[in-house]
Amino acid sequence: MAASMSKFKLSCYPVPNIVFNMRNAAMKLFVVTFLLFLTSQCHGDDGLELDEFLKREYSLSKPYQGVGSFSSSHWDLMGTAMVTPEHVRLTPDLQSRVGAVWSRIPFFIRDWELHVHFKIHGQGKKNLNGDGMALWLTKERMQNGPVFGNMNLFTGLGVFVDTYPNEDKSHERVFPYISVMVGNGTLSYDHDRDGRPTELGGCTALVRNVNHDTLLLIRYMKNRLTVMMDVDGKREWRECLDVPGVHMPLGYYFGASSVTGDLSDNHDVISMKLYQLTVQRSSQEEEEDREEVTLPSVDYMAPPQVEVAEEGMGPVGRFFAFLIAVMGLCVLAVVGVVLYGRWKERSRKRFY
Ligand SMILES: [Ca+2]
Repeated sequence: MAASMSKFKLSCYPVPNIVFNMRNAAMKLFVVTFLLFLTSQCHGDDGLELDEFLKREYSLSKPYQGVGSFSSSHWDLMGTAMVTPEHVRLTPDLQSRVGAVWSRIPFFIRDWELHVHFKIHGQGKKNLNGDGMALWLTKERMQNGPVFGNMNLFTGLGVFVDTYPNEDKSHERVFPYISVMVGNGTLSYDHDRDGRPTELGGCTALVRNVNHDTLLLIRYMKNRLTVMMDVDGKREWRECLDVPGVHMPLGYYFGASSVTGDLSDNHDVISMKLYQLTVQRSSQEEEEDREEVTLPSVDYMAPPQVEVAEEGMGPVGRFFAFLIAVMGLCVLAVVGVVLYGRWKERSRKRFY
């Protein structure tokens, strides 16, 4: 158990599984309380009390019992994906393979953290390997398509570990590169541009052909999406992306997919562990959260001209203001003319 003093708040390794396997409830409570006390330094500085609990029905871990079978598993396999004692291999290091693993159970937890232990490795030299893998929380599941083996125009969250620079031949961006996208069913992932037009952000993550463990953390808490990585072999989370104002509906599915083309790699998922986060909310936050989200969205991705139009006066507003001013002047002119006429008449009467 690492009460690891990572420099990022809220970042610790979870309570180990063995604690959850304890028979004695009082003992379990004591150990969990003690561990939470230890880890409180990692997530205490914003005043939130954070509990972490592994949800087995949304987690994928050794020995992958029943994964892909019809009867006992919570997970489906697709394409070339296969289970070995060590990992779920999405694709082997061979050309033109597509594989995926998808949760069968719709996901209804509001605040959560997904820890993904994965391994990407192969014979190809740097940048002669591909294409990478993706992690999903989407409305759709078990689809085939061009986005790391999954469908385009997806609805939900996609986190991509892109190992091949399609656009970037000038090395402006160092690959492998993690990028994140929230799709609403109409946004298209541009594969030729490595998803740049729709990405929320990302970072370089040198995850390929390394000897140590490589892990990703995706956290969704109070509508804030955070992606961290532990890829340097230091057992420490480093921040990759942190975006507030992300709205995700409930009832979606977790998945992982991968694709190879002319270039290839082994893309292995070792584990996906889902932790429910217990977060305190103010009554105002509760109120805001009660509004049902039907489509994924991100606040700051709204077109900026809409915000300007709401705050100031848009072109239509300016036109109406001008019209009203002109009409006002006309009225004043008419009143002026009438008054002048009367005054003239009165002065004429005085003379006669
Ligand atoms: Ca790419």
